[in-house]
Amino acid sequence: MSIPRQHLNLIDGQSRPAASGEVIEVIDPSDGQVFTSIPRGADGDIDAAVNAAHDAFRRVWRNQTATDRGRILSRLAASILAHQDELSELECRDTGKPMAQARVDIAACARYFEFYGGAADKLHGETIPYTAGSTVMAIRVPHGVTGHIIPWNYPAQIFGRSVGASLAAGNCCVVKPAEDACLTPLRVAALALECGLPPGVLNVVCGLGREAGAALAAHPGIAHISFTGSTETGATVAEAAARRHVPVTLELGGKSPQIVFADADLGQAVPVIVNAIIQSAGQTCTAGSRVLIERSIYAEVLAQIGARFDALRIGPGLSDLDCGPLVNRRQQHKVMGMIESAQADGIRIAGQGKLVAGAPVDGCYVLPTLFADVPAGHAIAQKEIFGPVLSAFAFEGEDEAAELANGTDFGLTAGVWTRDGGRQLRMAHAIEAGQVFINNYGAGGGIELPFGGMKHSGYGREKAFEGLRGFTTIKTIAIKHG
Ligand code: TXE
Repeated sequence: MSIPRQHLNLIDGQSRPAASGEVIEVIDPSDGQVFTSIPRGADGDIDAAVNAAHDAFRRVWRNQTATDRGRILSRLAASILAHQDELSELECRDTGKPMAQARVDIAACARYFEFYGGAADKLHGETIPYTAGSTVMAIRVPHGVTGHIIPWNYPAQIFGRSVGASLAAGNCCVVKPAEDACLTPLRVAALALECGLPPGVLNVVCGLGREAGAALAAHPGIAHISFTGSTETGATVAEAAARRHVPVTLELGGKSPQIVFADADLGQAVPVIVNAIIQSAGQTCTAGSRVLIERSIYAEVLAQIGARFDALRIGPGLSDLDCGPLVNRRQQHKVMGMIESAQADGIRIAGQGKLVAGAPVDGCYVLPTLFADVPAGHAIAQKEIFGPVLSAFAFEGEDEAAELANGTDFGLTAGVWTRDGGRQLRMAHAIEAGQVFINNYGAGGGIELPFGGMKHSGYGREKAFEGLRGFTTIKTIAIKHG
């Protein structure tokens, strides 16, 4: 597939360069080569997009029936699937993820629009018993224009989950994708126009976080912000929103544990545990980056996971191996630095993948690495590495498992592997996380499942009906009729 050398913003239904005319070169992390460019949007471009969104909200979108909104989103879902090959290749080149994983992401993006297209006219308010001779309705209304700041690890999926829910709820959107991965959000937004989404309802402005992102977070015309990214930038965005008293949904990553008890079905657990850390080269908010193993089976499980790590093959996204490169040089250096510091501290490597022969020397590759017997307070046990690095720990009994699982600042997801039904529920209640998976782990995107964090993993919920509700506010109408 030939990819255009230049991409443009989408504002008010038109493809436009940045007002400044500046561009950002886009590098394929599989080979380190520039293959296209995106506009370096800033304040003026964000302002134009927010104005277009307000205009579209007033003129068209808020007057559409929920059923009609849903139909457009359902058409978009079908169109995304019809363009799955093209979109998967864009995602693969932009992020470095293997083609098979990119295809799953594009299917999940379509599923978000399908889910929220179907849900649009099923979002109801309530009536409330009140004083005699009165009727009270609590109706759900959209916020107006919502801002979406999207990271680079799952651009298509996170675009689908946040924009799909917001449009279904009746908002108009301004999206600022990550500078490292704008291509699928731009393309899906263009497909939305072809599917009948009125111009201005969905706008995409590319640019740097500190320029276009900061301008969006601080714009007075934005009524709600959804942000996925780092804890630090999340706090900056929330501060900007707080100054304008605007609600924010923050999804800030995690340090998710996989907890393996001695009675677990290891044949089922081990492949899922490995996949949960190498998927998207570990650049997944829900990456299972810690494996907690009951002491009596620690050596056996470690050996099984280690053998799988040793067999992993790493290479270019288009070669569709087990693991691709990291998204950029900065992330590669960050993750390699953490691996080197763990080695320097004497932490043992119990398994490591291999780079395939002939992989481009300028690719941003990091070998998937399993560390054994990791001290619970070490940086690799506590910090979100955001690379294919798994730390293993031994525990004795449920209490210690829960203590270790909860012993980080994060609380996004967790996996529990045991056949004991009582223990499944005790652990599910004991773990501080927004999602707990028992004998499975986050397959297929979990579009239907409420998702979000506790502690430093953020607040607010996305996905499912809960995500749709978050893109509305309640208006109470109290009528005294006698
Ligand atoms: O994130 P940033 P970065 C974590 C992960 C990773 C680390 C750094 O640990 O190693 O964050 O990644 C935009 N105002 N996650 O630096 O800065 C930016 O343009 C407004 C976890 O890439 O948070 C991009 O669109 N916006 C995570 C988005 O914020 C700003 C996914 C995310 O970038 C901004 C990604 C500003 N001042 C990283 N500065 C997850 N939860 O899955 C940047 N941005």
